[in-house]
Amino acid sequence: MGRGAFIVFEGLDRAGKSTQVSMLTDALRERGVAVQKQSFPDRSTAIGKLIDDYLTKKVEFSPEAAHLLFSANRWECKDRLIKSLEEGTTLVVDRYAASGAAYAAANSGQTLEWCSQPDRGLPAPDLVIFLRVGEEEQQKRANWGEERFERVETQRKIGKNFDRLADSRTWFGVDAQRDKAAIHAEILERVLKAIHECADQSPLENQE
Ligand code: Z5A
Ligand code: MG
Repeated sequence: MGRGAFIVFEGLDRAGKSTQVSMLTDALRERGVAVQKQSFPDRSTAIGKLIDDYLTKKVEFSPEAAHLLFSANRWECKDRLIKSLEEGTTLVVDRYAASGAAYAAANSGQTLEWCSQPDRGLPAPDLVIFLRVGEEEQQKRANWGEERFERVETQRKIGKNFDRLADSRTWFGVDAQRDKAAIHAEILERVLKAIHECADQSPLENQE
């Protein structure tokens, strides 16, 4: 048996990532694929609890310190993620290093290059599903505006950063303004292909 595929969902706030992560995980499980769901930030760890307090504005950190916490939160999960992949489990991950760099660069004024550095050396995704959503649609969706970065200007900067981070080899853009089932069907087809390819060959790469 080959390794599992490392699938990451990225996109702006309210793009529908968590919805699609759940739909995909359920569909893969129904097909008998060994699969695990993981979210970043992982708010269940000690570092994750600090991040949760930061996002809900209970504590303040400088943007750079917050960014290093988000990255540390991925590093503390690294061994567990690699172990699962090597055992043949596919990981469906809700936000990862690209969110880290895109949000931190928009929020801190540091370059995208500076903000990408802390995640270098982590396992790299085999496939990044990027959910595209427009401003109007974002704001129509539930609970908009409650967390720290949910302002139109900030979201525009983050969107530009995602465009700069997207690499044509591993990123798959999806129009996320359609109904949930249509989006899911397109993603499932692409992910099944990625799982097949990973089981066949390709060693896990490191984040650059
Ligand atoms: N952050 C960071 O700064 N650095 C990092 O390294 C990382 C994250 C990893 C919390 O992330 C914050 O952390 C986030 C980035 C920053 N910024 N803020 N603020 P999070 O991932 O925990 O955020 P969240 O609370 O899960 O929200 P989200 O990701 O923005 O939402 P989503 O997962 O993309 O959307 P959803 O929860 O699936 O859907 C939102 C609503 O829309 C919900 O009511 C759905 O039923 C509805 N929905 C979903 N799909 C559709 C469609 N197709 N049509 C209509 N309605 C839909
Ligand atoms: Mg979410």
